[in-house]
Amino acid sequence: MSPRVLGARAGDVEDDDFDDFDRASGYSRPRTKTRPDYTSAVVGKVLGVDRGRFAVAVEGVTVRAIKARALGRKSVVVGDRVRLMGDLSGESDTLARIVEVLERTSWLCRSADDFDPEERPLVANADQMLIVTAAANPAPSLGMIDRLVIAAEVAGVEPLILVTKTDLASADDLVAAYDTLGIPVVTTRLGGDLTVIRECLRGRTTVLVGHSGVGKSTLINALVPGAGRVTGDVNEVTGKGRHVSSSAIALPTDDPDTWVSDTPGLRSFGFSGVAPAAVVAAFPDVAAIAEDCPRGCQHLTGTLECALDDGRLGGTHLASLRRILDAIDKAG
Ligand SMILES: Nc1nc2c(ncn2[C@@H]2O[C@H](COP(=O)(O)OP(=O)(O)OP(=O)(O)O)[C@@H](O)[C@H]2O)c(=O)[nH]1
Ligand SMILES: [Mg+2]
Ligand SMILES: [Zn+2]
Repeated sequence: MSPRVLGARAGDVEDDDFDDFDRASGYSRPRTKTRPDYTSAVVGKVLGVDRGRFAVAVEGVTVRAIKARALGRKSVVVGDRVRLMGDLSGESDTLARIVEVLERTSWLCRSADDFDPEERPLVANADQMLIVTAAANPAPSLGMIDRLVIAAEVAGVEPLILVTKTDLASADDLVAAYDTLGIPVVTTRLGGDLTVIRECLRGRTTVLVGHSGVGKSTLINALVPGAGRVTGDVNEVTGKGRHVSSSAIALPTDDPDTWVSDTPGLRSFGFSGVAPAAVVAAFPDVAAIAEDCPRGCQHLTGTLECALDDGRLGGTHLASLRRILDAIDKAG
């Protein structure tokens, strides 16, 4: 509910609400239960967030904005469609206000670990998750890939795996492993042809996620001329990325229906409140096998007659899924 002056006419709400925003604390005005009419406010898309300031694309202009106090603790994240009021010129030193977050078509979030109930949002309204992993440097992690596939299932976003750095090592094993699970895989190499990946992204809103150093920003720079994302090498001693990108950003492409978002490298991807059924459902071929499980099977290690143990699922993958299933069982 938003603050409003008693007796104000509907048309007064905008200015009144603006005055109220920066008012020193300790002064509160009477409120009515009437919801302010924001339908006239302009809709934009959140491109980035930096210390409470949002960059919002509104009709081709990038506007700086802050959250209206009326939004309270409601989060505003990259990809959100929001209603804006105030100065929409986009000129420097101007600030608009985000007065409403429109309903999200998807919501991708993680927690630090499976025991942490705090949601850490990544992006809103993506319809595809590009799970980026390197063939080598850093070495691929099946556990992370599997967790991201599951997160995509939970968020209602389609997963697509991208193996980068195929100039350094073969991606054949990874491609084969996920192909048999029904998850599509594409590959890239430094300076390689991007036709296939462009096709996969066309007309969609895609979020790139993965460990640090796998080449998310490098790919964004290749796909979006002028994106200017900073990239960094992989530490030779630890074999890990340097966490170069520090916040998520949504970027338009030359096609108005195609958007890509770069995100900071993930250290971990925790689940909070994810059910075993979602873990299995995320992989079409695993879901098919699990149909032969006893009713109510939780697919945990040592479960009698769990069909995941009948040999159809490769050992490496079974081990990875079991680690996740056992972990969420312990956390839940
Ligand atoms: N050999 C090779 N190197 C690549 C490839 N793609 C990216 N790199 C290099 O990998 C390093 C890390 O790339 P980034 O794009 O910064 O990785 P990132 O995923 O954005 O990392 P964070 O922002 O830290 O999450 C850079 O030195 C890139 O030049 C590739 O296909 N082959
Ligand atoms: Mg990056
Ligand atoms: Zn089972």
